[in-house]
Amino acid sequence: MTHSNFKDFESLIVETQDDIAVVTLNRPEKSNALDHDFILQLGDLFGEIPKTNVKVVVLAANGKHFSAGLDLIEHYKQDRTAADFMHVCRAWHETFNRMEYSGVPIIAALKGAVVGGGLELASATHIRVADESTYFALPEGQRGVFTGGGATIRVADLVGKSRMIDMMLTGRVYKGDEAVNVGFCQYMVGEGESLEKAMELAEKTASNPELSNFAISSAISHMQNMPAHDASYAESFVAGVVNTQPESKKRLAAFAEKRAEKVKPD
Ligand code: 1HE
Repeated sequence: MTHSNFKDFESLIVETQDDIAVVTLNRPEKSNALDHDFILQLGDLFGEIPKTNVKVVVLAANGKHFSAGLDLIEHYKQDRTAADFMHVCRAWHETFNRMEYSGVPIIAALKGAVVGGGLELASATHIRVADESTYFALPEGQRGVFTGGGATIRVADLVGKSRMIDMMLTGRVYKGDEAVNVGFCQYMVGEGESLEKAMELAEKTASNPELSNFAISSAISHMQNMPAHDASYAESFVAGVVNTQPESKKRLAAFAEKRAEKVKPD
């Protein structure tokens, strides 16, 4: 791996390998708890990435845990007003919206705790790979707080509002196959193997045309926010542009001439 030209971030390591960027959360001594500055750094980085030639991002973490969520110590010490915390939440939303909607696919390599705001961060990525050490929780009720980084939208979307309410009220934790089955993650691998699997998926994703990846990783999210009638209208525009791009024509010619790989069941 070679270091890229991205500026230095205190809590993030950014490395590039061809057109894949590996972004590593790097506050392991605090279980990658997200203080305000950490969120701003993520926001800066994900504002820059779409302007570069990075085609896919893998979001990984140093230490035992992907992320322990909101930095509770900072929040406690700062003794914020309601208005202060509303602005904190707006920064989280801005950062996570950049991630979900920028059109660059992000694949999360999860491990250990993916809790509270850490789950909000993971749910702003497009593919989540968990390993056997990974667990998902929303301990907000227990801590006397409420989600503020988009969980009411994204976590409810992944697993449904009833599960989310149960998790927040009772502290229920999901892991293993159950976590895959209810929708927290799309892949489950052996302990310590999530980064390797995420890289494998990133390489496959990077071999798609950029415009296709842009549409897949942003248009579906946008269309989910629209009434169905308008979403189908928008879908026809996106398909009009994507399905007639030169790269699509090349790939369709390869299929017509029996040079293209077939879809295989395994
Ligand atoms: C932290 C945080 C944190 C760990 N803020 N410092 N999130 C939570 O309620 C999760 C709170 N954390 C925990 O339950 C546990 O720390 C973990 C299960 C994540 C990890 O346990 P463990 O035994 O592996 O590590 P540890 O010894 O508890 O933590 C290592 C250090 O990280 C320790 O610091 P130290 O200086 O004492 O060594 C911990 O204090 C620190 N640490 N988690 C600050 N969250 C936009 S609203 C979002 C709302 C939420 O996210 S609510 C959920 C918050």
